[in-house]
Amino acid sequence: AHKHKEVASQIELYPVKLLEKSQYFETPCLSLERYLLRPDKSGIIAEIKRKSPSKGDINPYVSIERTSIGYMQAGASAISVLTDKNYFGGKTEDLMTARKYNYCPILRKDFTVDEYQVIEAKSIGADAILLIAAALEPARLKELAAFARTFGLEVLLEVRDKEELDTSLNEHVTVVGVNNRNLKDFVTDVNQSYEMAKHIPVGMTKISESGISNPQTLLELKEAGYNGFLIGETFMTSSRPERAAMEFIR
Ligand code: IGP
Repeated sequence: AHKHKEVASQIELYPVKLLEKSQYFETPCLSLERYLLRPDKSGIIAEIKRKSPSKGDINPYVSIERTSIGYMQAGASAISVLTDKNYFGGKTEDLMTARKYNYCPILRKDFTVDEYQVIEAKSIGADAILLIAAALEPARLKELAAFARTFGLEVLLEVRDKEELDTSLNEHVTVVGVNNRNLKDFVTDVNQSYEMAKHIPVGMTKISESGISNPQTLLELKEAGYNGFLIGETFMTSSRPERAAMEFIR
């Protein structure tokens, strides 16, 4: 209910009619999937998050401009931005800033639960959105995925286990992320990705999310068949996240 209030207040501020005037509706989305598969890139989706429900403040005053440019220079394949204010201390302007300075795909990593957020994502220049199996009924998830595709937005489907994967996968999804973080207790365990690797259908682009803290783990995940690696805290806990990314990737 709280979440809906927040969205409703945004509608008052920016009616859909206004959002639709954004220049980005004239611009095609970049394919997250295609960038992840580029051999000259690391496969890393480098995340910008100021705070999180599990950690509290991580890097509240981070420079989005410097960090996003630095991530790209370090060899990230894409950037992930949290624009949610309540849980992650972000704002839509954060993604707009990253968009302004970078040509790579940008994932808006908010918990997407309604159409307004999808339109908003496109209006601020995102290329992909996140749909979390644990947060949406499969039929509703499919509806939102189809809606996102009408704007050319790619959908990252986030799952924890085989059951979520089997019930939530649909034809609008080409990228599947396994979250190593248990959203109930926030504990991360990369073994979740190793276990899930065999269940994700061949041909899907596979991402391992959360708790990746060293390059060795990334290599092992790659060997297990993962194409993408979503890394937040390992970079963001540094006062200069882009430098942490450079050291990680080189
Ligand atoms: C990044 P980490 O442990 O590297 O900071 O995790 C990312 O996976 C995490 O932020 C995340 C997330 C989410 C954030 C995973 N799923 C859903 C918001 C919403």
